[in-house]
Amino acid sequence: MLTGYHWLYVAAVAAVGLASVARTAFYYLLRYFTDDVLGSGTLGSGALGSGTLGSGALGSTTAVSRLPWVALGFIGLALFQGGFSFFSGRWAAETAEGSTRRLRDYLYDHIQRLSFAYHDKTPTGELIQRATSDVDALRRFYADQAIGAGRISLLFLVNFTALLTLNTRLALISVVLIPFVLATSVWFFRKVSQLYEEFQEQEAKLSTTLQENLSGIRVVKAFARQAYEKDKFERDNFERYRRGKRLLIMHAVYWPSTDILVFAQLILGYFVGAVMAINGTITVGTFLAYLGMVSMIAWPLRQLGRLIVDMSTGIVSFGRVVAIIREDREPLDVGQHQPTDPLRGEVRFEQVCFGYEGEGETAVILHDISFHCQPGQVVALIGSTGAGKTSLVNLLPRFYDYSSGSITLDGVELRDYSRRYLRQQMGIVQQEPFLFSRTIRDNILYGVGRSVSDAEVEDAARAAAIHDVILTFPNGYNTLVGEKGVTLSGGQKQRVTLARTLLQNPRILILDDATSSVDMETEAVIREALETLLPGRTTFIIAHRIQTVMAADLILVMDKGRIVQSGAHEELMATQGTYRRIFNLQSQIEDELEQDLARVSG
Ligand code: DCP
Ligand code: MG
Repeated sequence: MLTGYHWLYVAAVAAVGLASVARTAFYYLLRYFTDDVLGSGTLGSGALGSGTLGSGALGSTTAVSRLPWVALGFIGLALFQGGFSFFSGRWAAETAEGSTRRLRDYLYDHIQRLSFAYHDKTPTGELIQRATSDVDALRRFYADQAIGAGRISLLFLVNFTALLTLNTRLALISVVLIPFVLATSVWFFRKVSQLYEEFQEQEAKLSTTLQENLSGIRVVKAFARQAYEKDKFERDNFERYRRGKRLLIMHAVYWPSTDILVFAQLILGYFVGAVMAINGTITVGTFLAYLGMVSMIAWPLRQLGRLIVDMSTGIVSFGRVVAIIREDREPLDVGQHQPTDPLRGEVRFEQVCFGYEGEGETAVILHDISFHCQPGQVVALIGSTGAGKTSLVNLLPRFYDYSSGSITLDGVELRDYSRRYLRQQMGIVQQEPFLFSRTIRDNILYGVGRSVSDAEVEDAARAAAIHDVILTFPNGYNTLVGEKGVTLSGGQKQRVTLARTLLQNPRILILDDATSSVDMETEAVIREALETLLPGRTTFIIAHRIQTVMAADLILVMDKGRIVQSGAHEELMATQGTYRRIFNLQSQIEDELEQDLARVSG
């Protein structure tokens, strides 16, 4: 994860190390100042009492002349320490910001390359949570916690070594309780990891609820379910509060429990040190230096414990991010067959079975689908909702892979083509139109990789019977769609997505209920335009209106995942069956409508 930032990070740790060396040297200088400068001067015995003081051999004049040097030494060390602390902080921040920026980019790219099946089963809120809050926890980990832990460990090592050279016995006494501090920290680390993981899970659930409620706000309002949704949100939110509180309490308990240990340790050290100084085993300068250094060991250790506990958040978040990264991407470019000629568009299904992967066993959605269509033919699919029409056409661009049977395109098994190739060759108008919050022109241009003239964009829009509508908008093709611009009607949206797909000029065109929200008159206009566009390309049309499918070369009537009837309109009308029933029903309804209209206007 730190690739490219390794050395900067090492530099940050090294700088922090140098800063802590300077800090320790400060206490050495203090000892020198007390014992060799102060101790030798006239101040000596009077000001600082008895003991080993005043035993220096040097005269007062030399002592005074050394003062500026000592002062310079203190200033120098302070600058040194400050400078390296600054660089260490800066480099650590750069590493943390830089590497998490890259992680975010990578994660976004990765998420959009995961399979349809993965996105079917993963709530959007969960992904948003992991790509934002968890990545941010990782950033803190690198910026503060990891560098802090490095700094503290170094401080400890440097100071402990310095202490050892000062006085071995004293050094050992000042760390006897440290293992207990560490053990407590590790225990808390485990606890906090677990609590934090539960907290993040709940927070992800909350984002999912929020995200879903906002996307479904119209449904909520239409069903007047605000109170229900509010309760649901409050329940989730309360659970988050409960888990957050438990986490904070854990932190709160941690501080005093380690504080007691650290205080006991300090007092023990001070006490032994004082006794030794009084007995004359060590000098007062040594004792003063010791006081400084021992606090440089004890307080950082307390911090270290805290950092270890905080690191649990980074580590848990790391796991949550890695779980996404581990998911296999949908291989876009894998496929042995590299077609050189343009695609003709002959499609053959043979006993194709398919089911969506879910928890446990997969239910079969498509049973034994077999049909054949020549290049350039129009295949229409009609049937009740949930019959599997969308599932069937989604197999063609390999959004999902069939489990058995065979689908061939121009005589080559579909699995042998790369997904990228198939998706470039096929244009699909999805059942649920989706437009980005960009201009209408950008939306129509979305699928084409080449540069396109305005005339082409307008032609596509005309074919989708949306050109005239766009011109009525204040900024025409440059009108923004969505939140900050015009809100399009369902049928207008469908027609813009249709224009988008037509502009792509695909060899195989798939229209999944592409005109369901369009009135009959407009649909007739689109049908006419399509007729001039369709020749030469194989087209799959899913529709509920008989008029839309009547002209197709092959009509597949589907029910419960099976093809129950197939053939051209005349053939199907000649046999007793579902198709004729649907036809009669629809004509009857239309006749009644017309009569009603005639009665009203007459
Ligand atoms: N299904 C599923 N997982 C998905 C999509 C669909 O389990 N990701 C199920 C729901 C249906 C069945 O598959 O029971 C067939 O769904 P289709 O979307 O293929 O159905 P249609 O397109 O025929 O229905 P409609 O006319 O309503 O669009
Ligand atoms: Mg469908």
